[in-house]
Amino acid sequence: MCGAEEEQSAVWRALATGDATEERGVKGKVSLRVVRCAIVTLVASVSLMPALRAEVTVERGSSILIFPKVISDPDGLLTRGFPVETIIQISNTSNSLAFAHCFYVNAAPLDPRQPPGPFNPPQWQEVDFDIVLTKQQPTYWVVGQGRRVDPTDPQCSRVPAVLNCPNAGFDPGAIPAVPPNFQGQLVCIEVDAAGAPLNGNRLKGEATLITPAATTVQGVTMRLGETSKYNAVGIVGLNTDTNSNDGDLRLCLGGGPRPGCPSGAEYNGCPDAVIVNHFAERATMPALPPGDIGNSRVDTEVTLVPCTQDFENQLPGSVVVQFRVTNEFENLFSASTTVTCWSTFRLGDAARVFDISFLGTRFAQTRMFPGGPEQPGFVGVSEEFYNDGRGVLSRAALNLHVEGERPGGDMITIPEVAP
Ligand SMILES: [Ca+2]
Ligand SMILES: [Ca+2]
Repeated sequence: MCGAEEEQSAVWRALATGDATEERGVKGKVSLRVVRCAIVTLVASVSLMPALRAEVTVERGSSILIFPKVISDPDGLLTRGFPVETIIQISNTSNSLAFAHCFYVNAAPLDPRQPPGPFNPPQWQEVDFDIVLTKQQPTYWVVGQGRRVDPTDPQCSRVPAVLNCPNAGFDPGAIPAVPPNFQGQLVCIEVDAAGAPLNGNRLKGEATLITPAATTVQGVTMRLGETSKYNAVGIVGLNTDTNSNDGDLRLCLGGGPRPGCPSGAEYNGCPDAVIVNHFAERATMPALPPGDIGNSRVDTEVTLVPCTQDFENQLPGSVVVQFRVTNEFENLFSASTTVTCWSTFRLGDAARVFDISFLGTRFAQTRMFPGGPEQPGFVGVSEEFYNDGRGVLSRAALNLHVEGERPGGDMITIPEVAP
């Protein structure tokens, strides 16, 4: 580990050192089950359609947080050879206690060493846990390590200098470590002290994807500590003052009254269109020394999760994602792909239209929307990978733009909390 890298990754080391590895298999109120996301066929009655409300947010306190892209893969099996770890941050933005029930869903294939396929399907294994945050409390954990309740962790201080103090402060609760070679999503739902869903809009979150070890694959190097960061997608609970939430296990996102949602929406709906501004696949980076531009390359990876999810029952489902791509000359291209429960893909792998030879311009905008009104909405995040033409790869995550609201609404179904 050379000096410069050491300095660059000081934060990472502070998080990664200590007793962290012992936290695998942490004990706590953690349950495990296999889950599949569900599509609930929604019959939208036009006459009952409510006025359009606000959209999902990445900057306001919310009652549901979705972290679409969470990866803990020390071997790089799922990430083209480059190891990745994720740090989750969640804050209570209010002046009162906040509780949340969180779900990891592991979308890694059964055998992460083999490519996914019909004989190596995703695991869809779900792990849930609870967190408690005091007023205005931020917290964090490293996904591959989890976090245990340990008040004896060293406290941070300037004098004497104790700068390596992971997990200091109020622990939010016992957080399980994900298994190695994990990829998938994290969903945190605000609840009351008894575990019933609540529209408190107290939570915000961020995820940081970080490279835990310098790695070179086929002459391309990603440096230690290379990071990208995005904000969790927040779904705002409606009518916090009167609490429109009936507190049952079905969370109604947008839409009108329907089976399971007798009073209609309890939360904002998911967007009608998700918009990503991106480089064409295999496009070069313009802001480089002229000699490097020709060898540079940008790839865009998009991660999507359907808004309708069933953590209780096991109903397989998927959404057809339609792409409408506009290049710099406003030429229109279209394509589609299918997202089952959770999907991450390079644009160039999803459809050939994203290639620069098709688009003809360096930049493009893609609008993504569900294939039909009966299909669930979805949210996501994108990540750009820049090869600087000298063999150094870097990454940057981007929150996606959203537009409109799904008329039929979505539903998240959570399991009953064990007493
Ligand atoms: Ca602690
Ligand atoms: Ca409900």
